[in-house]
This record gives sequence, structure tokens and C-alpha cells, in this order.
Amino acid sequence: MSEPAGNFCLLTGAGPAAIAVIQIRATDAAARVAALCRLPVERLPAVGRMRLAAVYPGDDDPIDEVLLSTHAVDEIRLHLHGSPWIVRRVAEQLQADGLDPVDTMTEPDGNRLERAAWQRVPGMSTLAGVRWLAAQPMRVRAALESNPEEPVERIRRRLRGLLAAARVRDWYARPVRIAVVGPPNAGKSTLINALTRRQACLVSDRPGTTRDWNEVHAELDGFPVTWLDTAGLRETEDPLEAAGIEHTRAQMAAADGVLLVVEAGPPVPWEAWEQLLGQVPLAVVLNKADTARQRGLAAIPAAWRGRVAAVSAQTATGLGLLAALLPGSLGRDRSQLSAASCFTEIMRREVAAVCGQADPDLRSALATLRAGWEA
Ligand SMILES: Nc1nc2c(ncn2[C@@H]2O[C@H](COP(=O)(O)OP(=O)(O)O)[C@@H](O)[C@H]2O)c(=O)[nH]1
Ligand SMILES: [Mg+2]
Repeated sequence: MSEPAGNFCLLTGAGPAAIAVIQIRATDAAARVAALCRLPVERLPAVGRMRLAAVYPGDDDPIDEVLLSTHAVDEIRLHLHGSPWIVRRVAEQLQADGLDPVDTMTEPDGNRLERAAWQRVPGMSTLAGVRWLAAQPMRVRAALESNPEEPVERIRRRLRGLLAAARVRDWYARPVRIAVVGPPNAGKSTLINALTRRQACLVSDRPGTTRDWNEVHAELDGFPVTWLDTAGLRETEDPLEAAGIEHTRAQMAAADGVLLVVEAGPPVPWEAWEQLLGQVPLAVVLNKADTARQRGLAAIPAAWRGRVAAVSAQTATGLGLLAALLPGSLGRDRSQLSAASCFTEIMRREVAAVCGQADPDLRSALATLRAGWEA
């Protein structure tokens, strides 16, 4: 009997994470992964690099979009969306191709920085998050670098940047909860379907259709989002609809923010909405822009003015503009996405401690910190 061709191993545990990582070790790992992803071998990432690809176990359509990372010539990892079905399907295919399943979880390679990043992969909810995390060891290493001539204030500024960008991990790990509110029939459910490219919410031209609530988990621009579809807010005699409206108020209170959707064209009672919401909406959507243009925007509350997007949920126009408004409204500075970040709590504490030191202690504390993370 011939020797097994190589093996594969599920590196990530099963959990709430949306990502599962399968490590493939084989002398011909590249050829195998290329076949699985229907890519020419030369399109696979070089050692230390990543790329997106689709996986095709068997002759089916692609079952998932994956991130491929090459760790060595004989080691490639597939970062899958962690649905158990997808993981099982890929594992079955690898086994059918002659690879041995290995149960024991191997210790991730690399130094403490790399290990810390790999161990946190399951906490990322989107592939963009995994990509961000995978880039961190390199970025952190560069940020901790310094030479004796560098002014201490410049080092301190860089360390503060590391601390400020620590929150980016949360942007990728925890879905932001956005309640979509507005009058009945404004197109709230249609908008959620358009933003998520799914038919998750019931759409009807009969006002008052959405009475119970619907949570849709999706990705917006690489970030995890939970959209909360709500019952339209209006005066009603119907007790069932009234219960839905009561629930909408509770959802608004529990969400991270609200998206106000109104119909473009008819006059909007802005003052009433201001009172009802009791908060500045993340964005004000003037929907059905395909049928009418909004007038009377001069009356919109001043704090809401920079947050208006005219869209058509039906034709999916203006959605990009709306998506572009949200990071700013959520207080997220996109420039931090490309910055080095303290991506673990321990690292954050250690960097904060160094940052608080005066010169010349700061330099030696930084050297100690660097040595600790490179161990
Ligand atoms: N013309 C047009 N109709 C829309 C648009 N968005 C939603 N609608 C229609 O408006 C009606 C109410 O939509 P729905 O999403 O159920 O509104 P909701 O009550 O706010 O959830 C449906 O007939 C939709 O097809 C849009 O952008 N343009
Ligand atoms: Mg609805």
C-alpha cells in the first residue's frame, strides 16, 4: 500500500464563529488546492500571502468563497464560512482525494504574535475580518520597531495609534445591530432584502404587514451587521399591530442605532420622528427615489442633515451611498482599518503600560515588550 499523500486538520473549533480553518499538509498541497478551487497553480498565493477563491468539492457549483493562505510550500489553509455542512463537504472531498484527516489540533506555527492572531480567527465573523487579523502580526511588528535616534514622542504617538485601533477587532467580531424603522409601507423590508441581497423579509403593499420581527445577519462592506426589520410606526387600532409597534420601540432601545426609512415624495413630519426616535438616526433613507424626489428637506433636524441618502430599494440604486454613510455615523474611522492594532487584551494592556512611561524608560520597556511578543 502506498503512503498517505498528506493530511488535513480542522484548526478552528466548532463555535459561534462564522469561520472555519482547514489546514492541508501535503507535498503537493498547491496542486490539490488548485484543483479544489479550479485555479491554475500559479494563481495560488505565495508563501505568507492570501487570496480569495471559490471551492468546488466534486462537480457541484462552488459551495463557498474562501480565503486561501499559504504558510509553507507544503501547507495551505482554507478559511471557510464555518457552516458545519460546508466544512463537512470540503472534508469529505479532501478525504476522497486521499488525504488523511488528523484530529489533533496542531499548535499554530510562528511566534507569540502569529499564534495570538491565529487563535483569534474563530472570533472573526467575516472573511474581511480574518484578512485584517492575518495582517496584524506584520503590522504590529513594524509598529513596535524603533531605532535609538527616533524621538520618544514619535514612538509614543505610534503606540497610541496601536491602542486606538484596538477597537477594530470588535467591528469584525460583533455584528452591529441596526433597527430599520419608519412608517408602514416605506420599504423597510424591501431595503433589508436589497442590502443583504436576500428575500429575508416579507414585502407587501399592504401597510402593517411586518408585525413580528425579523433579524437578518449579513455583511456590509466586510463588517458583520444584524438588521432588525420592524413593524411600521403609526397610530393603530389593531391590537396585533400595536403589539408589533410596542416591540419596535424595545428593539430601537436595544439596537446600536436606527435607520429611518421614509418614502420620498410625500411630506415627512420630521419633528414627530425626532420625538419618536429620541436619537439621531445612523442614516435617513428617502426610499422609492425611483418614483419621486424629496421636497421640504429644509425642515429636517440639523443633526440629521449630513446623513440623508436617497435610494430605491426596488432598483437597488443609492445603496452604496447609504453604506458609505454608516461607518461615520457609527463613529468608525476607516483609516484605522489599515493601521496596526492591539488585537488582544493583553497586548493592549502591555502597550498602554509602555506608552505611559517617560523617556528613557519607554525605550527599554518597548524593547522588552517587543522581545516578549517575538518569543
Ligand atoms: N417604487 C418603489 N416601490 C418600493 C420601493 N421599496 C419598496 N417598494 C414597495 O413598497 C411596498 C412596501 O414595501 P415593504 O418593504 O413591505 O415596506 P415596509 O412596510 O416598510 O416593510 C411594496 O409594494 C414594495 O414593493 C422602491 O424603492 N421603489
Ligand atoms: Mg415590512
